[in-house]
Amino acid sequence: MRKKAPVDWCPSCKTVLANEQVVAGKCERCGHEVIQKELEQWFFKITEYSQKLLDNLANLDWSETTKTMQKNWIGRSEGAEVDFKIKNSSDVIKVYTTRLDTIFGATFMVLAPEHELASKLSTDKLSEAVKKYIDDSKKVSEEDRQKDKSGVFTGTYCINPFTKKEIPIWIADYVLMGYGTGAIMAVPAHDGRDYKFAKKSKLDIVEVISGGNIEKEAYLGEGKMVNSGQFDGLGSKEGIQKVSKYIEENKLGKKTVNFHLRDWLISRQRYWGPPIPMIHCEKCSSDGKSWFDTKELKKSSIKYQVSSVKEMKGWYPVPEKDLPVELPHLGDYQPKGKGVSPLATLPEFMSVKCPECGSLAKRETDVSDTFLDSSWYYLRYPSVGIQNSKFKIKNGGGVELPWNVDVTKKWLPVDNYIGGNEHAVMHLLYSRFITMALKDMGLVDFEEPFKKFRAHGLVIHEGAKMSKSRGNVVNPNEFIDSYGADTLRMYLLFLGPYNQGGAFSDRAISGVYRFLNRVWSISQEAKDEESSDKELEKNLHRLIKSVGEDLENLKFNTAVAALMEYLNLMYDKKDKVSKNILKRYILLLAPLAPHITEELWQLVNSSESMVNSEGGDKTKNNELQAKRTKNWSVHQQSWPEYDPKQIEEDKVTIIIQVNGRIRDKIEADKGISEEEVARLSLDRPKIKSYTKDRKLLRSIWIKGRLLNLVIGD
Ligand code: ANZ
Ligand code: ZN
Ligand code: ZN
Repeated sequence: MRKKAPVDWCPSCKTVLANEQVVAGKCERCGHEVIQKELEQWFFKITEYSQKLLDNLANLDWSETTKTMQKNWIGRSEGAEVDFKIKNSSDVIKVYTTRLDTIFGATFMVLAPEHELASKLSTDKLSEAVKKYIDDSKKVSEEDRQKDKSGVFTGTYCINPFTKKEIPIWIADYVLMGYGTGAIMAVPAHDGRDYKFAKKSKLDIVEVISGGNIEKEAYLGEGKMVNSGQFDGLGSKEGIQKVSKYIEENKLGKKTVNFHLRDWLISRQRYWGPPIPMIHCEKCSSDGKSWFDTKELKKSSIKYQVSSVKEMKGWYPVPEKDLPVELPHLGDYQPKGKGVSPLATLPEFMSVKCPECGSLAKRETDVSDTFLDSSWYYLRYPSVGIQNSKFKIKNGGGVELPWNVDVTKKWLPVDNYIGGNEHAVMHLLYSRFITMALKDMGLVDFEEPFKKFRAHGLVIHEGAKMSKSRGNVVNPNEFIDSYGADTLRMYLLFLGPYNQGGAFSDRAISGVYRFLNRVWSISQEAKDEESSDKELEKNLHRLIKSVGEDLENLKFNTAVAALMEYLNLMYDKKDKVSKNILKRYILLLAPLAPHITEELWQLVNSSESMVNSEGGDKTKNNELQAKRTKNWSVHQQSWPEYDPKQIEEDKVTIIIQVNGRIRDKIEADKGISEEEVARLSLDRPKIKSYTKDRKLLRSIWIKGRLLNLVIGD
């Protein structure tokens, strides 16, 4: 939708930005301070999905921190809208508040400078100052508006519907037009911003919630209502309910829910990006027509809201047969900072026929935010790969889409998605929204794109986050040249817990290199016959279990450590290592070191399949051949299974004490009884030396762990 709104503008990038791309008042791309501009732009109505974006989080297997960031960004707020009558006027001011329990303490009103009543209300005497204030505030960023509590009095009053007192109406830019109603009832005793403002402008401060010291500062907490007439004595929570009921019964307002999430501003005044496929026709505009009036739209199943019709007048989407609108070549593609894209310098790009009336019309020259592309790429990649010039793919029933429906059904939603947490309220939020919208349009059959998401940690190098801008990146090619890709890959996985990252050390990498070399050597010597070594077998089952679970939980570092430990065991029992053991070990190592394990897999299997397939029965040969080509790779094998029985600890070590002192240990079956342990221990020479000629009084038994023999003289 197109609408005029105060938007964030980066003077350095010379383009507007979305709310999410302004981080602490600065441009997310370049770090420059953003300023505020009032512009007409294209928006996507992500706010329609606020509740769903919030609700679905509960069922997503995502990193908790990422979910919390989204939750806070969406910012659901439950409150009420209340009407305040303006003195000597039929107009009312609607405010949004979450603290109805403080309404008796509302001693003044504040309108955002952009509020439609702001410029109307001021009395003649004051209007110059008000006008200046409104104009000046336009250039201040949202962030800065919160810092300095400046404002002007309009000269007009309204009535607090509860105290019936006249309270002054001010205009101040700490109230934002984009949230709630753009107007607040100020309760200086219980709101920090209102408190500062009241102190500065010498306005009344009346305590209505007990529990703080309002001489010193605003009391923000809950408490008992005071100075609140019939509501005195109620606690905050109950008070909010009661006041809310009173308001609805007396038609003074109603309960509402607000979200902090803003519509997604997708226009960019840059060259690089997909041109927004819209056309503006001056003639249709003056006839008051737009796409919303077309027969085609009325016939279609698309649900739409005619939201900002005024700004939509004369606008039509580029007809589908003309999509995509390709980015034309341009000599100078630097943004000029005039509030339009460099594409606006190309008359032949701009002039186009109106799809509705055929008159000469103008093509939109802004391009869309590249975050829009990344919010659905995962739909297209499995269908076509990353390099494909064909925009549309023919699907069953002649339906053309940018993706293949069958492939999409098979592969999506994404099972496991990994990325940086810096995308929590950008890419990860936008893609969820776009997927929900596509689902509602019937184009995909799921509404969440990523079932599982884990944020990875950062690789630290020379004491700082490894990044291009810091210039401390290592070139992976150097390490691949000297150690191979497997070593580098495994080293990175070994670096630290995946969600925490770790420090990259040029030296530590050789440890992993040595490990892989040792795997290589031992594989050359493996025996053909089955292993009968119990310890090797048992520990292998444990390894299968732990590596499997570790990979599932992205604990790659501990998986590598366990594989290293098992390799040591194999070296201890070198002559007992059989191919049967080794094959399973190679399978466990394969996801972590894909190249060397492929080679070793062929080696340990060579005597069976490759050699056996020579000569002999022809059909059998063909079968083997087929098997081999189908399932020849280590990466096509199933994960080895472990036997849960093998993993159980079946032997235990029992400590034997005599009169509370440890004297011996016994290896025994797990389920062994007290009597049996007593019998065995009394037979042992060590124990005998203490019990000889003495009387066993009693014994203390901790099952499976300890037997204390208490003996007398
Ligand atoms: C009276 C009041 C008394 C408030 C009090 C707070 C404490 P959240 O939770 O973020 O929704 N507010 C409402 N609209 C605003 C706007 N457009 N710009 C700036 N502030 C706005 O916050 C809701 C509270 O923020 C509202 O409740 C309102 O101040 C303020 F002791 O109303 B309150
Ligand atoms: Zn910038
Ligand atoms: Zn037209």
